[in-house]
Amino acid sequence: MAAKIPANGKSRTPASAKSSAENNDKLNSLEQDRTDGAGAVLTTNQGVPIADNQNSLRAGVRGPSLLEDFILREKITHFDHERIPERIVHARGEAAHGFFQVYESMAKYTRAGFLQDPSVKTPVFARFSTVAGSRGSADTVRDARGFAVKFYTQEGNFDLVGNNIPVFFIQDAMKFPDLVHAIKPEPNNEMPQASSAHDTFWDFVSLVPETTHMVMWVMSDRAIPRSLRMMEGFGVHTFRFVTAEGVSSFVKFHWKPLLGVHGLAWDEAQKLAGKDADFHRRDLWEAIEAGDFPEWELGVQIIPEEDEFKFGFDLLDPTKLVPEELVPVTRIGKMTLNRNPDNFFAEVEQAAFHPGHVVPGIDFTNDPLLQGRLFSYTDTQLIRLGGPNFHQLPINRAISPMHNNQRDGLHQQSIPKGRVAYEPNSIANGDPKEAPPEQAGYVSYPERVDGAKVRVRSESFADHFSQARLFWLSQSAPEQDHIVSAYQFELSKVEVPAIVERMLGNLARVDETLAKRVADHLAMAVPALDKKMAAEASAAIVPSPALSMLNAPKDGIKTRKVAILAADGVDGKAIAEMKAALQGAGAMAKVIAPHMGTLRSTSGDAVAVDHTITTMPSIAFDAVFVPGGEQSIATLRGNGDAVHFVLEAFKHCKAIAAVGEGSQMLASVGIPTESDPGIKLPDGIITAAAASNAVAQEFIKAIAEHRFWTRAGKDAVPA
Ligand code: HDE
Repeated sequence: MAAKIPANGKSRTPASAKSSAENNDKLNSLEQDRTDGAGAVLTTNQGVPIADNQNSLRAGVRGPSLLEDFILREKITHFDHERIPERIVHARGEAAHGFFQVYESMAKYTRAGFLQDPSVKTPVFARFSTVAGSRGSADTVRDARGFAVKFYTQEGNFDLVGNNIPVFFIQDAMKFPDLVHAIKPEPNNEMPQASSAHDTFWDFVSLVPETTHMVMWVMSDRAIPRSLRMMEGFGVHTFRFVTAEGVSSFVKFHWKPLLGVHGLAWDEAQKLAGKDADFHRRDLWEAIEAGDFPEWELGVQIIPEEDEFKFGFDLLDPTKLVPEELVPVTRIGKMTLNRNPDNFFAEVEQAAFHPGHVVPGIDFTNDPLLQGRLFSYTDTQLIRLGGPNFHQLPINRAISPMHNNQRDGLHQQSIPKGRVAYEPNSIANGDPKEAPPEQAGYVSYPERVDGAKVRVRSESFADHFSQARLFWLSQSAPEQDHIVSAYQFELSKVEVPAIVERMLGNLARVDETLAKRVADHLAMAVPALDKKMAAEASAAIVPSPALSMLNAPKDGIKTRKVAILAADGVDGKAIAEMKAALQGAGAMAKVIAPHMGTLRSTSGDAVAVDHTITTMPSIAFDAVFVPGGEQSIATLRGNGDAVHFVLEAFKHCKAIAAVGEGSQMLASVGIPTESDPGIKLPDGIITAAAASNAVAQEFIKAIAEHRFWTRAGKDAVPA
């Protein structure tokens, strides 16, 4: 490529010199596509005003409709073509706009413009998704979550298309269609929807042991997040950073949520899938509408080129992670999501992410899964978005100038001027010209590549069990319990015994205890391992505390939802005080009652009701407060939905506080309270004779803990 200075003498200003205001202006230039019909007249697509949008044109009042009714024909035709193919994977998703700011220049590691100047706000669009389900499937199913971020930088779009799990099922793109066919609903009857608990998935993974590590993550609470705002994200593959001087290092990307990392209870996740299939979508939308903008810090693990072979695994193997204890995660910037889309289809559905959208300073490695992805994402958009011009859709457009000699194709939106659509040319002064590297032209890292053309898997990818073992042994006891229950649940649904047996064999290679616990539940035996395998499966490991969700910070209750369970005759003062304390700590408190409208309080004041007990079950909340008031508690004790509300919150290990007669509500459903002599209250249960600031503070502390997974008596409560 010849490096040329543009004849017109203009050079591109380095991104670091651009102000965030300018970035925002560029983004605003995309806003011209946002339209609404405020104050407008209804027209056809040709701009013809429509006089009657109620009736089709017909021959006689009761006669047949006429073919010449261009208004009806246009309307119906457009409607008939409203649907486009949903994404083959990650079909169910939601997204938001926001911005990213780097904390300090990363010039030492990368020339990427958006990672240089802390004053520059780079616009982003982040989409979260489940993997297996269709577009209309439920949010809270057990699945990995996609975590895709499009950075609209001054040097073009950079897409970080990751997941909330740091490793992937398979090592080579060649196996991706097989994996997806196995996890999707079975082809004969299209069941089950959005679930891995069926024969074909377990058949495949039991036969492909490299899946063992990721499957274990999917069986953990990571796969049933409490909120999209409370999950980590990972780039998964090893990428490269490259400096302006051409020096490269390996990099692993992480997203760290500032609200902590939390999961649901499995029973809760299943019920939410029915009672609020949009649970995660709603949660993200409402938080942003309320001004509680979710934030993640971008973390990087940087590995110098010369350390490539220093680990006991291959950095190119996407089934392996680099433990944070070996290479710390440095937090280099922050993403804030602060604006919901205006139109789901135009923005979320038409967003086209691609791991191959990189900017100068970021490059690929030879990870064979990443290499396959580099082909797949453009290819899929060609069918999904109907042609090669999907980059012109407003949501996909770069904010940096875009000029080249690509022309025509379906849905061309621009009108390129002039005679020239080739390069080199003399007629148009040689424009548009190549940008030499010093003007941020993209130069691939000149990695040396040398080898025979072969279809083989590198020996360095051969170990499939030790990191699964690392993950398992780094979990706390309740997290291990949840993993065991998930395997028990899923494998109980598998009908072919040989598949389960094979799976137990794979689990035994991770850890005998794990395999035995799962096997006992299934009334099966753990297959015997040979000596070498048995030795590997009992090898000592150094745990990685960062892999346990329970070790993530639990330092606040911002944006948590607390239900205040009440009926007529409630202690209004207790509600007001608790509400103030919770809201002061950043939580949301909602009064839930048997009916809408207002409640009469003991003091005679009216208490506004936010939701009824039947429309907002306890699974929609993080914690429950039961205030006193004799009449209120008498009503609630006689109301099966209210009783279920409290019991369910207890079963799901949530913080529950009750004051005054509220304690009787707990006592009547068998939950020990402060009035039971000599009994230790279960973890996360707070009861007191009267409301006080001390009780509120204790409750806030308990909510911050998220869940009390080891709570005594939880399993005795019916689901
Ligand atoms: Fe994807 N993946 N993927 N994937 N993926 C798609 O692209 C594919 C993989 C991920 O919000 C598709 O536009 C192949 C790993 C996310 O729009 C498709 C392979 C990771 C999203 C595709 C992988 C991901 C997708 C479907 C193996 C985590 C949603 C629609 C070689 C690092 C992006 C589309 C969004 C979407 C192919 C593996 C994450 C078909 C071939 C590993 C978050 O192109």
